[in-house]
Amino acid sequence: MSNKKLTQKNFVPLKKPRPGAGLPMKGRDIIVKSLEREGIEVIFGYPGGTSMEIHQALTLTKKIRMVLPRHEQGGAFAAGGYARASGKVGVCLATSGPGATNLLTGIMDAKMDSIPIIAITGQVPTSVLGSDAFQETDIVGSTFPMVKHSYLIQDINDIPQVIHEAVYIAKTGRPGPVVIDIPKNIQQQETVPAFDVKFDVPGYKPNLKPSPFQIKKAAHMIMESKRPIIYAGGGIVSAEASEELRKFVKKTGIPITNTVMGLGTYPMDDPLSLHMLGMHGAVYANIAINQADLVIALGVRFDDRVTGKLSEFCPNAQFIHVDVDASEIHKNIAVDIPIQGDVKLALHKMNDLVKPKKDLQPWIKQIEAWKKEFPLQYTQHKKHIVPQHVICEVQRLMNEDAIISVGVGQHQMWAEQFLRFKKPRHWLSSSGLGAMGFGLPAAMGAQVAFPKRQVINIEGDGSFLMNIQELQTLKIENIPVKNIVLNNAHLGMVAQWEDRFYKSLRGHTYIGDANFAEIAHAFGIKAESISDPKEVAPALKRMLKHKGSFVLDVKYPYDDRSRGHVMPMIPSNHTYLDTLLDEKNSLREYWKKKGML
Ligand SMILES: Cc1ncc(C[n+]2csc(CCOP(=O)(O)OP(=O)(O)O)c2C)c(N)n1
Repeated sequence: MSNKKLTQKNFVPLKKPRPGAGLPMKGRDIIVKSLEREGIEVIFGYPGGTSMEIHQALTLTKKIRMVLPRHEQGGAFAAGGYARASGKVGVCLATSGPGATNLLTGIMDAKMDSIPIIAITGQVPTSVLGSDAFQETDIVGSTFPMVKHSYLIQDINDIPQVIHEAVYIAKTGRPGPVVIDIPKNIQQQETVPAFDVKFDVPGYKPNLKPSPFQIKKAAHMIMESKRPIIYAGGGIVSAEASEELRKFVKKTGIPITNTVMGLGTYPMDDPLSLHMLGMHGAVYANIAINQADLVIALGVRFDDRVTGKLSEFCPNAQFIHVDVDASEIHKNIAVDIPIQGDVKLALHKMNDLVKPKKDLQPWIKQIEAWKKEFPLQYTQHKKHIVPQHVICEVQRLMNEDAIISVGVGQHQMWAEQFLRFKKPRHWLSSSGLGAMGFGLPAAMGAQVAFPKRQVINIEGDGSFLMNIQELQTLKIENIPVKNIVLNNAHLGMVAQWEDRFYKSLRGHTYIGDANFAEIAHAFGIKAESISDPKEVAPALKRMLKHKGSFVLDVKYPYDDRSRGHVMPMIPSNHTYLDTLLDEKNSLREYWKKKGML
């Protein structure tokens, strides 16, 4: 609260003043108070000219932890990681111009994966808005296609209402990012604030209730099907519907495959789990969904990495699609039973209607045979470290409640293939946007949400380099994230595509060998470099035992043959029959040789 004498110039009277409403406050303090009232506990913010007022106000609150990332992109990803792990709204803060533009990748990541974050940006004073003032960027305009909603506050009295609306909009319906842009003079003005605000936006009333009629039809279709499969995604996580999903699988006995966003919504060690489907998914998951007669799609969006060639996806199946976002239904696939509404409510209702399916035995037996025939596997090597082995060892040694974060590339796909999640919100991956640089800051955000749990970031060297400055944040803020850098001196995933589709011509995919342990030491972080396969388990154990943050630099050679590639692989816009199984064989050729096609 300001002691400064109010002047005519900077005092803005409340729109509807109430006698005895309270003392005048500065805009910056109203922002912080409003965030406190919404239950915001942490902000990842980087200061600058047009946001330093808010930082000044933040130094006075004990209710909100301020974490200073070393790059605004790190702050935006950290807010996303916090939100993904905790289910709460993540908040990041940046100054106008370059600070704000540095947030964009994190905002888009939240949009693509439906993550509730609020990005607050300082803006140039309203008197110079639109004049190309120093560090002016139209951030509302720039983020227009990336957000669920956005605000440019032009009246100090709107602050509590806008912050209340932003939090509500970010986390309800289909979650997503909201931007609030606040000019500096609004932060400096004073008014007597009115905090008692109500959500009243006539244009935003997400319908959560699924149609009972559609649910009935769906239950009937499920009971009639002979080869059903559940295809469950991030919508299950957002709706906190994992328990209902488990009940549904248990009651019906229908097998389930997950998208990358849905990993952990159903225990992956259960025999009915077919693990992940899609481009680098399990062969058995892709065969099963494509040979199913009914696909029960729950909180998914028929992404191209899942469907491959759309026109040939699941040629003999009927579709039930449950999604809270009406615009997702019939977007990529025309479905037979659309159910718009909350997937938790829908599953709850379906669980009352469905019965154990006694006719599934032949289908389950067939799936078990595919599981045996096409297991996810890798080849060990005596002399050098194999990255999949590192991931399996992490799985073996980590705590049950550990949270895993990843970058983007081969290491991400191997983590998806070989980790076995049992619960949701244990897995952080930039899935829709596929943004390198996500792993470390997202892990940082998750660790801030859960300071006592193990948070392990598995990144490729290219991905780790993209937000490596956040090592300093880990050190200074005592955030004990454990980092494993799968260091092959290459942009491995792009090199894999070069090997497969461009005759191994390297188009700037060799990035050189760096010693990440030495870099970590320079930040004051404990670290080791290993390259001997015998060192994997002992080094992981030392890392996990260490109380603070840690960097384990795992050096291994990039291998341009199948065994160094993420396999299986369905080339883009192809079908499951085109799955590359190894150097020479596709599934189509393999089945042809066996006389099955
Ligand atoms: C910001 C960004 N730039 C470029 C890409 C394209 N891309 C996808 S994977 C990849 C290579 C990743 O290399 P690395 O992090 O070392 O992991 P690896 O594949 O070797 O496991 C690149 C460049 C991307 N996904 N994100």
